[in-house]
Amino acid sequence: IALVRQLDQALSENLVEPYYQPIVNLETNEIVGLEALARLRIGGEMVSVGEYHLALTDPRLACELTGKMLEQVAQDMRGWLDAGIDFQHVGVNVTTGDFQRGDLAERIIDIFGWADVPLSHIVLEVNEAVFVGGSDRSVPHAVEALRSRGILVALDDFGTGFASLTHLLSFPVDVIKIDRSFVTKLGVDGPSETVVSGLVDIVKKLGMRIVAEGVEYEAQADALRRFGCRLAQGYLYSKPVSAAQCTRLLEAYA
Ligand code: G
Ligand code: G
Ligand code: MN
Ligand code: NA
Repeated sequence: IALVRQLDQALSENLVEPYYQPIVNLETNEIVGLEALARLRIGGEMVSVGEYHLALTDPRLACELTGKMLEQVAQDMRGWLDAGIDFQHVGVNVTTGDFQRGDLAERIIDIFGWADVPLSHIVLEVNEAVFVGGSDRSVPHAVEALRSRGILVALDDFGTGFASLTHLLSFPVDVIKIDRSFVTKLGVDGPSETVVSGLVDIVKKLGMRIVAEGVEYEAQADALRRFGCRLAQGYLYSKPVSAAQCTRLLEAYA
C-alpha cells in the first residue's frame, strides 16, 4: 500500500524519467538500439520501477507510467532525430495492465505521431506473462495493430516463465530477449550453454532477432559470439543512463 501511494505520487508529480541502456552489436561493439527503463526521482535519488512491480499490477498505475514514459521517450527520440544522432531503435516496456484499457495501440500511434517519430524506431517489450495471461484476444489484437504500423515487438525475459517453448515461439514477435539468468550461467554451467546455443539457433531459424540480456563479462560475450548471437545488452557495455549521458554515448559509439 505504501508502494502504491509512493508510485501514485511520483506519477502525479511528474517525477518519472526514462533512462536508456544501449544494445550493442557483439562483433563491432556499435550501439544498435536502446532500452528505455523508467526511473522515479524519489528523495533525491533515481529509483528503478522494479521496486514497484507489485504496485504496477494495478492497471491504472501501469497505464499512467506508460503514458509518462511514452511521452518522454518520444521527446528524447525527436531530439536525437533533430540532432542527426542515430539511435536506430528504442524499446519500451509494457505490462498486462497496459492492454486492459484496450487503447494501447492508439495511444502509442498518437504520441509518436505528435512527436513525428516513425513507429519503425520503436520496440514494444512484452514478457511472456502478457501473452500467456490474457484471457481474451485483446493482447494479440493490439500487438498485431502495432506491428501492422511498423512497430517491432520483443518477447522480454525469455525463459523465465512457465510457458512451453513451442507456445512461446508461436507468438508473432520480431525479437527474443534471452533473460539475464541464462547469460549469468555461461561459462559456469554446461547445460545452460547448450540451452542458450540451441535457443540462438531456433530463434534465428524462425527469422527472429535475438538479444542477450545482462552481459557483464567478456567471457559471456565470447560464448555468445561463438553461439552466433549478434546482439547484447548489459553492464559490460553500459548501465542504464540518463538521456543526456546517452546522447554522449550515441555520439561516441553509434
Ligand atoms: O530499470 P531496471 O533495469 O531496474 O528495471 C527493473 C524492472 O522494471 C524490469 O523488469 C523492467 O522491465 C521494468 N521496467 C523498467 N522500466 C519500465 C517501464 O517503463 N514500464 C514498465 N512497465 N516496466 C518497466
Ligand atoms: O526485465 P527487463 O529485461 O526489462 O529489465 C532489465 C533489468 O536488468 C533492469 O533492471 C536493468 O537495469 C537490469 N540490467 C541490465 N543490464 C544488467 C546487467 O548486466 N547485470 C544486471 N545484474 N542487471 C542488468
Ligand atoms: Mn525489457
Ligand atoms: Na529481461
